Amino acid sequence: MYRLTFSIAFLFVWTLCEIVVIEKQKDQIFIGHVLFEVPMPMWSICAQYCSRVKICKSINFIAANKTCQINDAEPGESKNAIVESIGNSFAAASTFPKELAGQCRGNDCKLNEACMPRGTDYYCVPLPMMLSKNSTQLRPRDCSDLPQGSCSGVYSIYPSNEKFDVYCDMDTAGFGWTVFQSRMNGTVDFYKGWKDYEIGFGDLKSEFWLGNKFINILTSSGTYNFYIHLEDFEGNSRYAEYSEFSVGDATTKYTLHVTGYSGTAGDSLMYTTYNLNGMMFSTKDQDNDRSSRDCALTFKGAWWYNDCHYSNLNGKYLGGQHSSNSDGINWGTWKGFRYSLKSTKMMIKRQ
Ligand SMILES: [Ca+2]
Repeated sequence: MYRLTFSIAFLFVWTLCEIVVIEKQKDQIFIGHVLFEVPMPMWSICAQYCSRVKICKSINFIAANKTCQINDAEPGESKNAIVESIGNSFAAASTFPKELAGQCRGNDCKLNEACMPRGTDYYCVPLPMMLSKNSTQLRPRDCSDLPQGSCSGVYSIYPSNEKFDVYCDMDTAGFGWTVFQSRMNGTVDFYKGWKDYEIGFGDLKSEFWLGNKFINILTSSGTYNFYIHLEDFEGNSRYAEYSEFSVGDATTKYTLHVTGYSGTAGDSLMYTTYNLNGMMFSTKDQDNDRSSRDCALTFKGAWWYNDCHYSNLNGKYLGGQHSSNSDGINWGTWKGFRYSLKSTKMMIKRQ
């Protein structure tokens, strides 16, 4: 039996010039969750460092070689992962007072960064770890948190404790874009109902809609830029970029917030009376638009229809020129309403 002793230690926090109390468990360490180690002169400095690193959930301090171990978990139910280790100590980040972080309290450094106080402000520096070995244990909030140099592909992300897979695009418009819509060949049917658009459908490696639920989770965890990439069948491409983008939760019917257009395709999201900003999402089985018509039914899509649209990127895959009106993958300000685009990509990146 090992002793379950607690000791109260006093730590002088220089940045705030006040004394805070933090707890540690003596002669014990928590095993199996060490993300990385850094040399530190004493355990209280290790605790303070942990309070400035978002992924740090607990620490071990190895006294003999003055090493601070950063863990990505707390013991929780797995008390058997706490083992006796004479002379060393363990502390859970959840027990640290918020003042411990100093100026870094509430900072927005990325998961793979540490916050460093500077004067009355702070700055973010990359964590001192070998990415090849430890990066798989990191929990990126979105594609922009992945290590620089990561390739385009499917990755697991962890915004606000939920884990799901997304496609990360590192090629179309620079590093770090999380894709939530992709059309490229018409193999996936996009004329679907509310539930499908809520939870997503398709294949992340080809054509898909990520899901309104997940777009909401992502865009409520930060401020996002929005990039729409469009291609026609003649080899031309255009883009529309928006400085802010978010989608509300289910109670708002996934209301769109978008602003700040720039680009080469023209602004077909906020086009005069067809402005989609502030509109609720509509599908063929749920009419939330501002039209006496049922826009999703009329134009064979699912979108933040107003009365009704100047863009219809979830419309039918009609493969170029079409005789029907406004029911293809249309972007009015570039190709009008009788040309269905070859490929589209809608993606977001944390500011
Ligand atoms: Ca209607």
